[in-house]
Amino acid sequence: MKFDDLKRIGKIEYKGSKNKEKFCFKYYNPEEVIFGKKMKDHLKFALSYWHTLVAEGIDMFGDATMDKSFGQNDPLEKYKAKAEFCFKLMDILGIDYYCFHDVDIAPKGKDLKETFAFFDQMVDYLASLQKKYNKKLLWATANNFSAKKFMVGAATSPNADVYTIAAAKVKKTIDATIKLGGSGYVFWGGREGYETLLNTDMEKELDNLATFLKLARDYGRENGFKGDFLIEPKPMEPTKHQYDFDTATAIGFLRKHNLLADFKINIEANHATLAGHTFEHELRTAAIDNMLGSIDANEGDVLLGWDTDHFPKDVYGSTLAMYEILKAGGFKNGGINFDARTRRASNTVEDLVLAYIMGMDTYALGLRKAVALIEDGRLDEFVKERYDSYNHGIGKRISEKEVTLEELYEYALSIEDLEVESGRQEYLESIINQIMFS
Ligand code: XLS
Ligand code: CA
Ligand code: CA
Repeated sequence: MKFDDLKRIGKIEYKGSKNKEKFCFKYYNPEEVIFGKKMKDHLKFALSYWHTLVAEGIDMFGDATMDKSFGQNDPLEKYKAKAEFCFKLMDILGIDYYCFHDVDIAPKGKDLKETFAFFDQMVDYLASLQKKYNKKLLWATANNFSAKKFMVGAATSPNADVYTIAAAKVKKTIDATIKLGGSGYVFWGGREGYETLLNTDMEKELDNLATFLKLARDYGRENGFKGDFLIEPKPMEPTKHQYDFDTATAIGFLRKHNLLADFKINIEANHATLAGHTFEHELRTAAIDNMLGSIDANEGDVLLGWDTDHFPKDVYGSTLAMYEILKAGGFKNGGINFDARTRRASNTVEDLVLAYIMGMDTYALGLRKAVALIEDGRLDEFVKERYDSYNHGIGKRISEKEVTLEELYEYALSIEDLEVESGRQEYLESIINQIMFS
């Protein structure tokens, strides 16, 4: 991949849904005001550093298909070239935010000290690029799952030395987040789980994990971090029993350990489906507890049961997701991170740009359709009426928590005619179709 390829493609503009050119947005018009805000402020798109600048198409059967050295051999120069490519790419796409893991942005040193020294240099470099291109950090995270030392966990490792290394990496990454003005700090527990109880003290691991999160929270707050700490749930992969299985599990854990005030959830579309939920279920679960922080937009393949991180193309999915997000009041510190990669055979700069265009258009169209659904009002109206029995009589007393079990007992005995209303699912689905295709 080459810098010049980006220059050749040039700035991606909005040209409307009738246009057939390759390199333009059909639905994403960043400055257009819709539902009270510019599209770019509703969507707050972010680029994922790891997929975009690091992953080279390696899979378990095959070698790299994408060259992301940008013509550099010296390790530090290579990472600087990645960073420049990153900002240039954000610039041509009009993406304002980016997200990274500590290991994505800087080369590995001979030991932790040297690794941190490289990291510091690259954080300064990113700070200068942020200024030059007027871009922001959405969130950062420490990769405490890839290295061999994390093979049985980081904050839940049975080995206390490993725990300290994980903590040191989190400290450095929080420092970087603060320095770069990031509005989020993510914990994805890549190895925080277990394979078999035969070798696992689950209670100890969960307790250590809570301590770890508290230490990070306290350190961040003491050092001026005002953004959200975020848990990113994911089930089953890579460990069989991931502790942050889904949104409800993560919220329950945060609640138990008194961490709700400082944490929110970063919900990844593909992780939701792996947990056996729809994306919108996860979004709603977070929203009702005021815990919806940010999202990772991607999708899996319906025929494959693992995390394939495809760029999102399913407009039904993005519409229902944006519907939940708008109804929850939109993003504050969060945004839409494309935790997505091009397929191994889509290995050119053009493919990368086209993938982001598709992803951004998918969410832009989803936003437009979600607004149309809200403005149409039939879904809201239906749900409101469906629960109307809680607005008066015994229902109102239940809602207002004024009843006793005995009172409900007496009331139940007095019921003569009982008619439960239809759920009308097919009718409601037809409304979605009508809005989608008009
Ligand atoms: C992996 C996760 C990961 C997090 C950040 O499945 O999605 O990429 O977003 O560590
Ligand atoms: Ca993922
Ligand atoms: Ca993710």
